[in-house]
Amino acid sequence: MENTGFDLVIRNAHIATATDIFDADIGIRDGRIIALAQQLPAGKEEIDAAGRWVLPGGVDAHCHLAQPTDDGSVFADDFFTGTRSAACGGTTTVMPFALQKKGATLEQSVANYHSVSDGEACIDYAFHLIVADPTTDVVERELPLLIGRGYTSLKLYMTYDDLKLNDREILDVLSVARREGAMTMIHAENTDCIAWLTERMLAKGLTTPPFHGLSRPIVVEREATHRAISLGEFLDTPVLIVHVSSEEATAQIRDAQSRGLSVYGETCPQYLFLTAADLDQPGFQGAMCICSPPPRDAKSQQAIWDGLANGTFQVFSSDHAPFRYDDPQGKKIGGKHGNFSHVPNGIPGIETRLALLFSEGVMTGRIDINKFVSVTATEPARIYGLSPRKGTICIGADADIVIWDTDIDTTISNERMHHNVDYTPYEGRRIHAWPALTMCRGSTVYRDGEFIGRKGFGEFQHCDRPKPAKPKPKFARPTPWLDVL
Ligand code: DUC
Ligand code: ZN
Ligand code: ZN
Repeated sequence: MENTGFDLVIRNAHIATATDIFDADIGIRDGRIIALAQQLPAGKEEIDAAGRWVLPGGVDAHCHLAQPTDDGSVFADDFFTGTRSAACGGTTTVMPFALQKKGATLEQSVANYHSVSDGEACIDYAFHLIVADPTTDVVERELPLLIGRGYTSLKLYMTYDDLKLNDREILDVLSVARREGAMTMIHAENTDCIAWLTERMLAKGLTTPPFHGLSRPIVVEREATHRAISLGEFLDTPVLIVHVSSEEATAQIRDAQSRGLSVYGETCPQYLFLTAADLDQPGFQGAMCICSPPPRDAKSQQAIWDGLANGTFQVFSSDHAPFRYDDPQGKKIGGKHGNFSHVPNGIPGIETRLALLFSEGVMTGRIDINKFVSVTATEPARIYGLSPRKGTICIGADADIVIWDTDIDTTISNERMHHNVDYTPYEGRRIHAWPALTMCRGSTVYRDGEFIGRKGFGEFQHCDRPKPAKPKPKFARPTPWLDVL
């Protein structure tokens, strides 16, 4: 018999989307929102959300799970533990990276990534591509093919020896992204400056974790951000600068946006809540906060808050890159307190991303609730071609919903995390908000401190091409050289 009526009604929801705030009951059937109204008829199940914010489930558009490496390190979270942790923090869709190793094909890399994620995820997931070896075949055949199959975003690196592309290679990829309507994410740091400085530091015996930060100063990020934007401008195609850490890189993005360019920005919790001082801890413990770009200073933190509030950043992701601390396959690679250049880069944060921003952003008044929803769910879903299925509460969308408890006073502790990492960089930080319930496609996966989801519930999501950007404003400079190509 046909399923009419509601499988579930969430009653008395105080809902925020990226643009609105309203009160309604939410009627759900077959995993989708099919009604938003006051006093809906009874559902087979009911949840009362009275007095609570009810928001779209988070879309974490930048995280690393089960990613292959070359240096003997191992990412601590696979698709099961990583998505379990995400769900417990209020995220219902993750977008990790299918990484192409040099010499491999993109298709093989994507197939391998499906084989490690099939049947493992507890929430929904989509892939970005990492293009590390843009051969003619990759650029001319594989990329268009994969973009057409629903892998519509790609990440390019300007640093890391095994991943980096030079400017000409970046142009090769950007020109395909332009033609095919894909979104290009860029890791912007000047690789030669980093290598030059690192060599000199190590020669002087400056090897401890704080020197990781010193080896990647702001100018290195600012220059590469400017160059990445310029390459996108040169080819008149969108670029999204990921994990922005500094005032100077933020200013580059804002300037480009004010010139009418399709330039997007992403930032992450580590640039709001950590500083260079966190790398300077007793013994080797600073390695727990080694990530790239590195955390900066209070002035940069303020600039990142400002960039979230004023719209420079559209995306707030975790960049969850989990390595265990006390582990020869983690931060103590090879069982040693190695020099900073050998410490695997990245920190865990897939579970704490939303609570930190809610607590320190919304509850302090630095950003409003609509901005919170926008940067944590709606805009990442839109920019990467998952909307309106993901990232918002509207009729027809997947019932990816979080009911928030904003009446708590507690501290973050690794004991309560559901990742497979032996630390959180935010240990002891006070927070006042945490999800009470996370629901993915109408199924409750987390409730009151407990994971109640299921391995294999998560479904792979094909992405549409990002929605056409706004028409180029009249004041933007023309690009006549493109007409002759
Ligand atoms: N930097 C990256 O570019 N990726 C993963 C983690 C990190 O610190
Ligand atoms: Zn990166
Ligand atoms: Zn990353």
